[in-house]
Amino acid sequence: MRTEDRGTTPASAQLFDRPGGGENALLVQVDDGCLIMEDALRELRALTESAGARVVDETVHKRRNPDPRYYIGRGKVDELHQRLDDVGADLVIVNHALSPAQERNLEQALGCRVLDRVGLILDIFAQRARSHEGKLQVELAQLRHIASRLVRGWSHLERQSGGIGTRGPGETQLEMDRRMIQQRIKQLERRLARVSRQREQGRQARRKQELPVISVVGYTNAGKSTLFNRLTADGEGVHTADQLFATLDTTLRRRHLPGGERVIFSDTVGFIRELPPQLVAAFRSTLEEVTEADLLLHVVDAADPARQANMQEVDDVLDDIGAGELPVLCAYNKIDQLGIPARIDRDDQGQPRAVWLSAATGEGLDELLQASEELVGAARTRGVIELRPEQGRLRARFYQLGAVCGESATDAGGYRLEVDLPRRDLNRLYRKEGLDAALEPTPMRA
Ligand SMILES: Nc1nc2c(ncn2[C@@H]2O[C@H](COP(=O)(O)OP(=O)(O)OP(=O)(O)O)[C@@H](O)[C@H]2O)c(=O)[nH]1
Ligand SMILES: [Mg+2]
Repeated sequence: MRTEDRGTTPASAQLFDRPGGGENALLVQVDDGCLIMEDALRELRALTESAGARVVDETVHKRRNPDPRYYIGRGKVDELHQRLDDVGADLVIVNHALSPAQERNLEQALGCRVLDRVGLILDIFAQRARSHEGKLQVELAQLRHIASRLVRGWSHLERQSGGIGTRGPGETQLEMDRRMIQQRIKQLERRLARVSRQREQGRQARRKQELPVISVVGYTNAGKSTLFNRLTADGEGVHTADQLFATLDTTLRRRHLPGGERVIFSDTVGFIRELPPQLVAAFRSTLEEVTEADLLLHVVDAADPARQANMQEVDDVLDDIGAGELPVLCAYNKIDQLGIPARIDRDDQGQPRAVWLSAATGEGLDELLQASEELVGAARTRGVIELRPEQGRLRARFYQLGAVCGESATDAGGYRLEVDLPRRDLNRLYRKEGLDAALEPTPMRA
């Protein structure tokens, strides 16, 4: 379906209307042998429903390599076309990242709106954004997504029709040419930079209070907000829901640990497989808060069959945003569904590594607080740390903290320090002074 060129559009652009979007979705999953299909489909269903659409049908298509023109095979396209009518679907959701051309070709061939995984996640974010910063971030991500799709020219989308993938700035912005989109992107980037500076001031104020920060991270729907509310029950609750990306904004709240120590817990946006890079970029300042934490509380839905894969995704995103080296305590959540008791898992050094709990029933909460206390509280840790000769400044820091109980020289001309200090202080040194994990204190011989 072609329309005539518009005045504001570069003459080179070939324009055509996108079909309107509906809410009755046919899901398409390609099986390239990398994912467990059942898990992938379950997540795609949850994403679709979280976006407010109804799943009317789903199909798995076995294919090693994507077709350059349609992503799925030509034969499958014809089959889908027929099926759309049969099941009454008016929207096709493909659980992969499509190139702009593939998305366009599919829409033309199928005569209905096609949304890929990135577009779907962006749509959910657009619906959820509440805070000023969140809205700016989502708009920026959407515009970047659109800009990449504008290369060969897309005309306006239907502004009247609602539906998945049609919310947010896309509808009207698409009428502008790329230059105007670029201008808007620049403007958003400037505003976000301003908001992020304010946020940085808040962070500095917190740092002055010297309260340890425990950042709750994890895959979306793992139960982060439920746990956060349990931990900080005095205040107003954070929204929790059985939907993906219920939380977009970061919330901070104080509480006491059993030893009397005050800490700040923070709840934030969840991660997901193939988190669109535009979103990671746009949410960088939100995500960066995580890198400032003293401890990451990695909440895992222990009852989810895709638990391992989800944990790996979270670790990858943490690496990506520069939080890969922070101390982590795993919170294996939803043990009520597994029917197993609460417990703390410890490593060879006796340090807590994981806690099994249920945020819903509250079981294991005491264990979690206990483990947090050991990791960020005043609990002391003892060991031997070896520093290289050029790390004299770090050696001085240990002395300033009154943490050194003995010192000798290493063969390499460096320092071997016997240290005894609160875990929290050691964590801070790791973070601020760039100590690497290899310097974990080794227990001293008695
Ligand atoms: N059975 C059970 N359900 C839980 C538990 N903790 C959380 N849930 C449920 O899991 C769903 C997701 O919980 P949230 O706390 O919103 O999860 P989240 O990790 O904050 O998710 P997003 O903010 O969407 O990324 C909700 O339906 C909760 O009721 C638990 O310990 N047991
Ligand atoms: Mg949440």
